[in-house]
Amino acid sequence: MRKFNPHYVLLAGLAIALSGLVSCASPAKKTVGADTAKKVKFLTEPLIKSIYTADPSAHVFNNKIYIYPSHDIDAGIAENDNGDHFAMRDYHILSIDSIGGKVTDHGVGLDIKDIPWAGRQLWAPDAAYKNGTYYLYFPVKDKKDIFHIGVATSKDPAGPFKAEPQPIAGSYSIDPAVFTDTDGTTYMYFGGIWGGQLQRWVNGKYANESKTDGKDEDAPAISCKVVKLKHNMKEFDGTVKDVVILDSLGKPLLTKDHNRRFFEGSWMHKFNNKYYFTYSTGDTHLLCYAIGDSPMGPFTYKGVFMKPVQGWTTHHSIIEVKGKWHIFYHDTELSGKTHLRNIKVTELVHNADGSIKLIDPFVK
Ligand code: FUB
Repeated sequence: MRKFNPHYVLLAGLAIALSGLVSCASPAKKTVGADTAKKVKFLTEPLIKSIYTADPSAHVFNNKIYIYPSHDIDAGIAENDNGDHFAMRDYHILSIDSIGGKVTDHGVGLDIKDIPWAGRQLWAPDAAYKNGTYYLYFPVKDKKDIFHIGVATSKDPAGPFKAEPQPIAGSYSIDPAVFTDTDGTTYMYFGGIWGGQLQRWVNGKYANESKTDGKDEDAPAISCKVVKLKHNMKEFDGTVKDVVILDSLGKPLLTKDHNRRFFEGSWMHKFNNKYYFTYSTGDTHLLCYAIGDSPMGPFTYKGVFMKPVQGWTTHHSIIEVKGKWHIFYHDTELSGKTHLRNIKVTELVHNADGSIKLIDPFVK
């Protein structure tokens, strides 16, 4: 993730200009944050307004929907290209009984001060359940300022969670998304380029950025990573593999393809026996999907399923609740500031041909 990009300014300007034009016909306008100072109408309301939240990973546990978001704070750190202003220090776990229901804030589920190896920046988490234990997966920079992924456990999905003393061996970068297939095998997808440091890792080793990938615009794009988890849910099982995304001709997406290539914020869901790998394109602010026949891929790029939200980052999760699919996502409706986000939810529709209906986060 990164703070500023001229592509976005253009895109956001266009989106807001369009929203402004269309909203002339709509009396239900709403003033948004100071960084836009324009009037647009959002598709949905923030789920919680008492704290800033982002990167919502939602799961149904015990017939309740639990949401594991980042907890955004204003730490007074100036914006920069490494994302230092995203200086989060704990997680609040939220739950709702049903979509549209009252949100319960269960308080702090994990604090950075209780993670022995952590340095700073507790970013987008995910959670999973196996054999009576809940697992919270979290990316945080270690004391050398390198992102790794840790795991914490609890007997209660609402926490509190207790962190393992070390990061997961072999883990790196950000944005863990954990998916358990119908055969019981669990996979972790992870990674994010730029501020997420994925470009600094070559063959599982950290290298100085000047010597690593991501600069040759004609080369295949850097891939998200996927690895199986052992039954103990605390260790990688086997080697970390690339999540390969191919175009309709079977060719890998290229670095220069900013509208389609993976950037960060991956998720996996299974629908009609197909595996849907979904992700953010980062600097072009799109949520895209690619479909495959195996959780390890390869996946074929299929398209955009959500247009840019207000705010630089776009991050989501997709779950089925009582036969209907929903996307949890965030924008910056409450603050108008990149690093102070708020989570939301709306329905996600699979069309009869398996494609996903395009979601516009603004009402025209
Ligand atoms: O919240 C910090 C970072 O912003 C996440 O890790 C990214 O996915 C982006 O949403």
